[in-house]
Amino acid sequence: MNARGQDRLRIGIVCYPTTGGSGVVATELAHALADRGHEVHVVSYSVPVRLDTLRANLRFHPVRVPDYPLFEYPPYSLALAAQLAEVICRYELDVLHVHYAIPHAISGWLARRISGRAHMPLVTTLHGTDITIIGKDASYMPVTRFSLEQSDAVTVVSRWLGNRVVDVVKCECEWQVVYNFVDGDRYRPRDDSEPRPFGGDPSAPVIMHMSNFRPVKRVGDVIDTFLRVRERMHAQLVLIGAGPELGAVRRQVEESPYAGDVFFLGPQSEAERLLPFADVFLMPSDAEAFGLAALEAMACGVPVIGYNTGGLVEVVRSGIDGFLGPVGDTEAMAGSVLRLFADRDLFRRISASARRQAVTMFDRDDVVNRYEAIYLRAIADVHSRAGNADAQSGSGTPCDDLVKAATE
Ligand code: GMT
Repeated sequence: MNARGQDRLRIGIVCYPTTGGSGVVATELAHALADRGHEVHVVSYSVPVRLDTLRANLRFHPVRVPDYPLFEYPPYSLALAAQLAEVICRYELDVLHVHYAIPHAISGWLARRISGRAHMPLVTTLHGTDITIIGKDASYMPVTRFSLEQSDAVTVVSRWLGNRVVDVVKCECEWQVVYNFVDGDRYRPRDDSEPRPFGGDPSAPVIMHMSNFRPVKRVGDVIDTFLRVRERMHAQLVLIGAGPELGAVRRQVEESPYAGDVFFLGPQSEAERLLPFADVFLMPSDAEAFGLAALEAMACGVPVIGYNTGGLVEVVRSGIDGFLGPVGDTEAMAGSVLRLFADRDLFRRISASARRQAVTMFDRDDVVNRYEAIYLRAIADVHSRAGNADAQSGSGTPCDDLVKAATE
């Protein structure tokens, strides 16, 4: 229950709008919370890829970053804080939930200070690279540590990531694991009557990969694995997404004799229409905090093959939902693909348990219940710390001024 004694919460959600996993999770969460009747306000620099804005209780608020010749780097963090402070005040948010620490957590903290609503809880969800790659850079670490310590709840998408928070950021904050989720009604095994949405020989099995083509994804290992398989049998490779490694990957494909069997589809917003057409999904990342694309593939009944590292081992049970081997061992990955393609019983078993694991362990409603409980706990905690009268002060001078300034 919120400070107004209502069960329906007013929730602010901050995320990146791109096709990356953190934005997808935040957007799906926003939809699910709105389905439950909460009033949800999504704040980002553009409309998130999967956000349906045509709903009364789900609003999008763009962050406008003013440019000025002095700024070599326009200060997005400040523009976000200002926009958030206005949303906090205007809609009297009960809770602010930021996805991806940098810079969202510190902007959320700043917005709370600016708005004067010191008792509105700040919930931060860490997604991976905000801790493991960019977060460990000395330029960001003190800010990240501070903003996590100032959050009323910190959630991580895997136990592995939680342990990294302690090791890397040395943060004295408690974290709790809330795994990512998948909508098993949308992500489901293919209906064999449907034609493949990409070309190619429909009799050849399909190896698929989907990512942002950053170095951590090791897309070169996907190509290497495919070529090892292709030397031994007819197969096709479908690549979804784009990013810094795309040029190198294209060259690797073009220099091989099998370029005609590789399909580059680019970024796609409806992954659920493509993943069911995979026979195996490759995720050979160096370290994935969770591996949302792997979970989405599993929900479609697609076995996942990757490396025994990071949070992926909490999603994919090796030998049950797919196969995980040592980092860099593309021959082992190719061996697992060939085994699955050769043994239909093994394939059916793994495919069925991948689907089961995805829709039972990572069920959308269970995860949304967890987030709701975290919001309510954080609201109750701040209220009991502050005393109810104080905590209810939704408006006050900073808020009045902010809303007035924004409407002028
Ligand atoms: O993989 C990325 O670089 C994107 C990043 C993001 O913020 O979208 O993905 C991270 O968050 C996803 C959603 O929680 C996780 O499924 C990914 O495992 C995680 N990526 C890494 O840890 C590399």
